[in-house]
Amino acid sequence: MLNIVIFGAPGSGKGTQSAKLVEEYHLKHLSTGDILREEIKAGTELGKLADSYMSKGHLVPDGLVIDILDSLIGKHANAKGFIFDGFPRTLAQGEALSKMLEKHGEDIDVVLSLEVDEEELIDRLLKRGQISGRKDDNRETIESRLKVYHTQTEPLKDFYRRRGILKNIEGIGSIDEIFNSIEKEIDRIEK
Ligand code: B4P
Repeated sequence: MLNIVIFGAPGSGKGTQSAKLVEEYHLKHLSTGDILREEIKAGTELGKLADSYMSKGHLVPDGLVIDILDSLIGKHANAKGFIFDGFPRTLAQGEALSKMLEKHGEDIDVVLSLEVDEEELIDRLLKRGQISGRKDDNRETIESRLKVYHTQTEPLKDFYRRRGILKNIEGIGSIDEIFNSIEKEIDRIEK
């Protein structure tokens, strides 16, 4: 299996690059953001709860997302590998992910951290908000998401750096240029 974590601040291009990774490597894409948005759309109890956090730019509680991921990994145990997009977002989720994969004799091969400055992130998300109407892409919620990213999610970089699997990727440039840098990192681990 090839297990990739695609990491970065909101708006760094995780969803965009994941779509290209799926096309190229045929891995199972698990985006906690997409999964939660589907629950909201379907009006489930989980969706209602998730919406109360997401609309404020806060993280959904660890227990909820960890349970969702655990069951999805089990369900797709025969996949060629996984792209974890937007998960983990806290140290507790990072520890849980390692344990979940361990149960299947697996581990994370690489954590690709898309590096984009704050000004560009805000610009991209405001633009997406205008086009897609995504409720959390407004200035106030974007600021809250960025704060949450720095306090709760960014510490994971050290967690993975210490394990020697963190790779920083320049996240500014054309989508294809960024994908080329990602491919180079993956080729290195596949060899
Ligand atoms: P996500 O859906 O993961 O949303 P995101 O991080 O804001 O955006 P993403 O990273 O996918 O967007 P992308 O950069 O691809 O999460 C939403 C919310 O769900 C969270 O705030 C949280 O509340 C909750 N949640 C999700 N996972 C959770 C977890 N594990 N634990 C707890 N809560 C969780 O794209 C951004 C824009 O940039 C796009 O419009 C794109 O077209 C553009 N773009 C991309 N690459 C570009 C480039 N190279 N140049 C110019 N524009 C580019």
